[in-house]
Formats: sequence, structure tokens, C-alpha cells
Amino acid sequence: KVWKEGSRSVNNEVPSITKSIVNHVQTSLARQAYNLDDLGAYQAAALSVRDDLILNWNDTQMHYTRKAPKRAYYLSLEFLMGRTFDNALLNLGLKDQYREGVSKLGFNMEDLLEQERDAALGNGGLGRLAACYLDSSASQELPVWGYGLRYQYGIFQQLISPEGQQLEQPDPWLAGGENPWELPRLDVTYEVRFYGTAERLPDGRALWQGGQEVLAVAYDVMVPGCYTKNTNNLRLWESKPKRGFDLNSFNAGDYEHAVESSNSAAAITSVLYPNDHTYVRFGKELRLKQQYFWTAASLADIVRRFKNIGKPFSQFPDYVAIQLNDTHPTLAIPELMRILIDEEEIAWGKAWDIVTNTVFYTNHTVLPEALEKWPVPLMEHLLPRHMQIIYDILFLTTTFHQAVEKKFPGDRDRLARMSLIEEGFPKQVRMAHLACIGSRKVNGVAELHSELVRTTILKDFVEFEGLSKFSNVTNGITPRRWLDQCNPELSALISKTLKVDKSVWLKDLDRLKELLPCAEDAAFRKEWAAIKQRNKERLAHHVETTLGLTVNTNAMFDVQIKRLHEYKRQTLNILGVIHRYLTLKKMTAAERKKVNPRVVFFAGKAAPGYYIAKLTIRLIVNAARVINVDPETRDLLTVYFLPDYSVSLAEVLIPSSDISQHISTAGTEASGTSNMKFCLNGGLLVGTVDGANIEIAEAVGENNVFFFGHLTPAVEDLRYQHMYHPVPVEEKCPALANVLDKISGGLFGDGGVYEPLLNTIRQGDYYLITDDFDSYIGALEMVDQAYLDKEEWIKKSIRTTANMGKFSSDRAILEYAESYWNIEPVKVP
Ligand code: 26R
Repeated sequence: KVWKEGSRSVNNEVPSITKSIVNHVQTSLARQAYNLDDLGAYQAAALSVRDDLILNWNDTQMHYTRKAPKRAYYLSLEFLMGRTFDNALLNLGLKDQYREGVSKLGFNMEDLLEQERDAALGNGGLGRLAACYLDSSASQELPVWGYGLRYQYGIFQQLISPEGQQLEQPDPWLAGGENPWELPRLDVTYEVRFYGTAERLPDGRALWQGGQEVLAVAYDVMVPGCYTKNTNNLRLWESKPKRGFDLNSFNAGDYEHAVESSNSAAAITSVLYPNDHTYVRFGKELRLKQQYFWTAASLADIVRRFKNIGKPFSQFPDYVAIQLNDTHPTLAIPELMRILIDEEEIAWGKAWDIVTNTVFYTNHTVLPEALEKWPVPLMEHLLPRHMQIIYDILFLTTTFHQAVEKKFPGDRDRLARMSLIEEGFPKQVRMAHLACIGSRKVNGVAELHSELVRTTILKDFVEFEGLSKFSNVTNGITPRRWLDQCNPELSALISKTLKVDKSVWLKDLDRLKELLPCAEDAAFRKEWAAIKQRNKERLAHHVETTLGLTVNTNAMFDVQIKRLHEYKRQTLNILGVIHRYLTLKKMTAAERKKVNPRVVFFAGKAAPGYYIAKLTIRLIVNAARVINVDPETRDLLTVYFLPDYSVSLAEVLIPSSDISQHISTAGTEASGTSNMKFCLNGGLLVGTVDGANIEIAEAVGENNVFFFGHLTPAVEDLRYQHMYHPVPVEEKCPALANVLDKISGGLFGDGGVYEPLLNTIRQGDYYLITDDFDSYIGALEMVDQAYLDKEEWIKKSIRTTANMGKFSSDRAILEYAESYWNIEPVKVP
């Protein structure tokens, strides 16, 4: 089953490729081929690939329309796509041809790939998961579309100031001219209403009128499947004023007022909100506007496509599945109710049946501060009809209140706990509750997390609706980007060893199991280790060219890369590093000789308003400045904070790690997905018993991971003790107390600066740094011990990769397709 290029592929031979690139230089770019820079060459090559994608995309959409299968729609406010060029070439099976083609034209493929800006329309895990799921859906020929927003500005760019502070800069990712990977669909537009009044009519419908109307314009991003013609669609909406400007004001000479409404319309899709896990309560009207704008446009589009099939609405759930990526698109539930009732004149009960058989909800976090709640007054003002519908869901006879009252008579506390409306000033709509009762099924993203969803935040709903509605789909990652693209040498070694083309095992990742016996083969181990070494050198080269710093590639590479958050405990890591530094300082020269050198990498962004997270960055940067220049220790320990973490930077970092850190307080990290990426690339894992770490350990064997720390059931009790029976750090954990003292004492510059951060540990210690510190240090010692036995370490590395098949996003998407959406592959001939 080796992939042959599609018969309609326009450019699949090197001469036709070079010809098409030169053509695009001269026509699309209107430039001369003889004095072209790398950027121009990239643009022309991208346009040439795009020609192929468009043909496949067109055929796919036509085929889906003709076959009219049930489709699934993935609604996500974030799609963290990264770069597209290399991925498109891989999926089209044209990588070698293009490499040769551009080289014939005098360019180097690596340089061209570097020209592309990341599409960074996401914050972290949730957005990258959406991108992996699109890749897997297309690769498995499933009729799945993504719906999102076309932000003008992606996640901010991170700079580090001379003091070590994070600074934010806008990311105008579209500013470089035309984006070759999207197709503007200026003909596909919908009107979206905000504000106004909703007047109930006697027949159960309502008239929602007035207010502001904004246009949603579609931009389609082509999503090629791997080694298939199927090319799915990611439709991103851009907001536009309905009229250029207000003509009345304009004619009256009030130009400012005339453009005001046009500005406010354009603002809706201007920027991605950079917060994750911390819901900001005030001044977030624009975020609610984004959510409604996007769900309304997407639903209008979905309903229109359904109507084209010509079936009655009772069959809507047989043709449409809608997946909510967290609660951000929960307004899809009242919006679909509004369309069915007010526009399609369907009775309340029937409409509710349709909705609750169509919508599915995935929860991605149980942290209380991340649960979305919208103030009722704001909802009433911005979306008056939807607020009515939410109240109706609560109080109408056939629905919620009555049913709860019937099942648990007189249990008023329970009703209050479960209500869609949280009492208080102001009252607030609980989006997770709405998502839960409006959905066919609810899932978490790893076994432990799904269990926590069932037993904590949605416990009452499990008791009310039964267990079968609540289940688990463990996250996955696409092996195309996260192995073949980011680690081409390892991919080649795997193909050679399995004696199959990569087109086979990249779509059947369990075949990695066949690598297991190779762990016993010394020659294979040598090749394996040499690839890891070259990946370390590639990262070192990257650090050298971007930051001007020299990295010791003979050291163990220890990596923690993720959003900065207290629950992820980058603090624990840097305090551990400082402890290591202090320990090294106390050693004699002879003792130091026995120590294995270590390089610690950090990367990640902090939400701009997250003071403690930013202070953690500052501590890392300033500790690094002191530690890295200490002549006594610098050969044995160095620390780097790499600024502006991104998908593309991850692609360089991940294949280089010997060990990576996933050290969240037990029960707080829903799944994690970078843990899977590291292990797939043969990096070992040090972590807590949390999220997908647990399932990774089950898959690769517990002797191949380094676990530490308290377990989830202990966390609540420990927090209680911190509150009511606090023990000073000096008593509980002297080693940690010593580290804190050194920081306060000014070892890394003005110690006073860090007091607020250190005090979160000294008082309250909500994330249990003091409880886990000793066991963490112990785990790192085990890592050191294990690393001394190089051969055994490489065996662990091979066995880890070999056992990671389960974590392909192909497996995850198949579970959604079969157990949730009930959709089947539709192969484009
Ligand atoms: C409401 C707002 C502040 C907000 C909250 C939370 C915005 C964004 C988020 C992001 C959360 C939902 C997120 O990214 N969760 C992560 O999802 C990943 C994919 O499932 C998991 O791997 C990861 O553990 C989890 O933190």
C-alpha cells in the first residue's frame, strides 16, 4: 500500500515543478526569477503546491456534497496550526521532488521552510489538539470540517527585557502579503446580530430585532490528508461591517461616528485572547462577541448545507454532529434552538431533541478558575433571545428543573448546584452546565481527567443523567508533524528497520512495536543514539544563531516547554535547578568530576496579566544569568529560557530531549500532549502521576518513566493541612527553605523582587511545591543514575518510542468518529 501521487496532481515531476515555481515568480509575484530572495522563492513554491491542494480540495468538497454523508464539525476558538508548507509536501507525497526542484533553481529547501510564519491562532494544548485532529480526520478520509476565527493577530510574540521580564508584541501574521494556504470566500457571508430586543410571540417563537448587524466572511484553509486525495476544510470567519460606514452620520459631517460602527465590527476578529486557564471576569464583552459571532456564522453555514440535502429537520442528527472544543462554543446550543424554533418553526420539545442528539462536548480542564461563566446582565444585553432560551431550558416543563425535582424531590441544594444560573451579584450563566445538558455525550481527555470530570465538576449531572453519557477519549498527536517532519532522520531509520514505506507506519502507528527487538541490537542502538545527538546539535545550532549562546551538546538535555502556569509548576523545576547549583557549589573538584553535565531548557508564554507566572520567567532568566557564568559549575549545569515558544520551536526542541518534565500538581493537568511528543521521539519523561502521563507509563512500562510526587486523592487533604495546620517550610523541607533563602538573599539580583512568588510557596502553597520537592529531587537523582548507564538509557529510549502507538491522533479521532459522531470514511476516488 504505497501511496502514488494523485492522477490529477498538476506538478509531480521535477521539471514541471520548477516550471510552475518560475511561472508563479513571474506572474503571481510579478518578479524576476534571476534576483529572487528566499522569501520570494518560498512564496512561489508555496503557490505551486497550493495549485495541487486546490484541485484535491475541490474534488473532495464536490465528492462530499454528492455523497451527502453524515458530517462532523469541530468548533474550536483556537487552531494552532504552525507552518503548512512542509506538512503539505509530506501529505502530497511531493517532498523529495520539491526539494530537488528548488535546489535546481539554486535554493535550499531548509531555508525556504524557515520563511513561513507560524499560524499561531491558539494558546496551547487545546488549540494544537484541534490542529492534530484536523490532520487525522483528513488522513483517515473522514468528512470533518473545522470552524474557527480568522484572527488578524495570533498569540502575542514574547520578548525578554534586560531585567528578565516578559514583554508582549503583536503578531501580525498576515502582514507579509497574501497567505497561500487560505481561499477567501467573499461570496460566503452571513449576517450576525448583536443587542436589540427579543419579543416573545404567542406561538412560542420570538422576534429578535434591532441592535447591530455584522457580516461574517468565510476564509477556507485547505487541510490535506496524508497520502490521500481527501483534503478537508477549516473555515475561519472574518468580521466585517455590514455597510462600509454609517451614511447618515457621514452626510451630517460626523465622520468619527460614521466609522465607529465599522471599527467595532472589524474588532471582533482582530485578536486572539491570550488567556488560558484563567478566566478574566470583567470587561470581556468582546470575547463573548467573538464566541457568538463564530458559533452563529458556523451554525448558519451548517444549517444551510443540511437544507441543501433536502431532508426534514427531524433527520438533522443523522447528517450533522457538532463537537464543542471546551465550553467556548456553548452558545451553539441556544443558537441552534433559536434557529429551529424561531426560523424553522419547530416546537420546543422537538427542537431540544434535535439539539441534544447533535451536540457533543469535550471538557479540557477541571481547574475552577478556568470554568467559563458569563454575567446574566451582559448576556441579556448582547444576546437577549439566547438568554430567554437559556431560562426556558431551565424552567420549561419538559426540561431540566422539573426532571431534577422529580428525580430528587425536595433537594434544593442540588438544584442550586446544578442550575445553569449561579446566584450572586451579578448572576452568571455556567457554560459547562449548559454544554453538559445540551449534549449527547460529554468526554474528558485522559482517563484520570475523565474520572475527575465525573466525580467533581459534573458529579450531580452523572447522578441525574446516568454514567453512560460521560466517557473518555484520551488525546493524541499527529505522527506526521511530530515524528516524520520534526525528526526526519528517526523517521528514515524506522522505515528502514520496519522495511516498509513511511506511508504505511505513519498511518498505523502501532507498527512501531516492531522496533522492540532492536533495543537488544548494539548497532541499532548506536544509530539511534547518533540521531539523538544530531538533533541536540541542531537545537544547539538554533540557539547559537538566534541567541548567540553556545550550548554544551555533551550534556543531558532536560526540557520543560509549555504555557507558564502555577499548576504546571515551572517554579518547582527552577527551584530544583537552583538546588542542584547549590549542591554543585558545595562539592569538591573530585566529586564534581563524577557528575554528569546537564542543560536545562525552558520555553513558554505567560498570560500578559498573570503576574506570578511572569515573575517565574524572571526568576528563570536571572538564575540562568548567574549559573551559566559560574566557572566552578558551568560545565556541569546551564539553563536557557528560549523566548517566543511556538509550534516551530517545539519542532526543534522535542527531538533533542533526553528527558522532559511534566510535573503538574496531581489532578490538575487534564492530559498534556507534549508529553506524548517527547516520548514518541525517544525522550524519557519525568513527571507526576497526572493526566496522560499515567497512560504513557502504562504503555511504555513504568520502569521507563520517572514518577514522583503525591497522588490525586492526597491533594485535597494536603491543601486542607496547608490552610489549617501550616508547617513552616524550614521544618517541612529544609532543602527547599535553603533555596528560597538564597533567592531572597539576592543570589540572583534584588531578592525582594521575587518575594510575591516565594510567598505563594511559604503561605498556602496551593500547588504543593513543599510537599513534592524532596520526591522531585529524588526523581531527578534517579534520572542521573539511569543516564550513567548509556546503553540501558538508549534501550529505554527505543522501548519508549516503540510503545507510543496508542497516542496517535488517528486513534483518538477514530474513537470520536465511531463512538460519538457516528460518521464513516468517504474516500475521494
Ligand atoms: C475560559 C478561558 C480563560 C480559557 C480556559 C482554558 C481559555 C482556554 C483554556 C484552555 C484549556 C481548555 C486548555 O488548553 N486545556 C488543555 O487542553 C489540552 C488538550 O486537551 C490538554 O492536553 C491540557 O492538559 C489542558 O490543560
